[in-house]
Amino acid sequence: MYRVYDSDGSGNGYKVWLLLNFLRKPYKWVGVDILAGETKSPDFLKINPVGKIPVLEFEDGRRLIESNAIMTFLADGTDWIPSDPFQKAQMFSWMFWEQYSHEPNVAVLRFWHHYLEMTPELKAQVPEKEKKAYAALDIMEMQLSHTDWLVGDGPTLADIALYAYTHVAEEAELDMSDYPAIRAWIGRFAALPGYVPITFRP
Ligand SMILES: N[C@@H](CCC(=O)N[C@@H](CS)C(=O)NCC(=O)O)C(=O)O
Repeated sequence: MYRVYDSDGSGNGYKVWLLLNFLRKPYKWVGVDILAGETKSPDFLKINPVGKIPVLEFEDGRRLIESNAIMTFLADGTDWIPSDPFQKAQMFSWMFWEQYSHEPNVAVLRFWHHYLEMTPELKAQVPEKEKKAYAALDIMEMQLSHTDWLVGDGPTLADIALYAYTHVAEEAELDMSDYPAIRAWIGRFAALPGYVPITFRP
């Protein structure tokens, strides 16, 4: 059985075990406390020298890091990855974009507001982060006002990657009222068979 190293509330960790639930594959959830410094402990650095969750550990001891790479491995050969090479590349376009333009703004803002004590230093950085977070949400809104899913006619890994932090954007103190297409997509996504919420524990 896979072991998934994760931390309570992490969207990057959620991507991995949400997909495992969609695929109905068993796994063991292993909690790592980021705020207590466990991701930087000598024991955890042996598991992932980068010092971050999520990590997928195989029964034979191999390990994979990076949420979107882990999902790509787990979903190989399933409908979560389009078989058409162009659509598959479009899926990766969204997933690389998520890591560069969405997660560093939406997820980081959420971490500051929801998990950390807001210091004056962080507070000074909020307007710039918010500007970039809303710019990312605008891009998603533009796409989702034309199509039900980010790529093709059904959900792909791109939707999981972007659902993870978008559906909790309010916890980043982002106002989602002007994003009707995103909100409709969140509703469609949460109705998929096998869906479990970010608060779920197996
Ligand atoms: N690009 C990585 C990002 C992973 C990441 O930022 N993990 C955070 C939690 S969401 C973490 O482990 N932070 C702990 C730390 O930096 O010590 C991925 O998608 O897996």
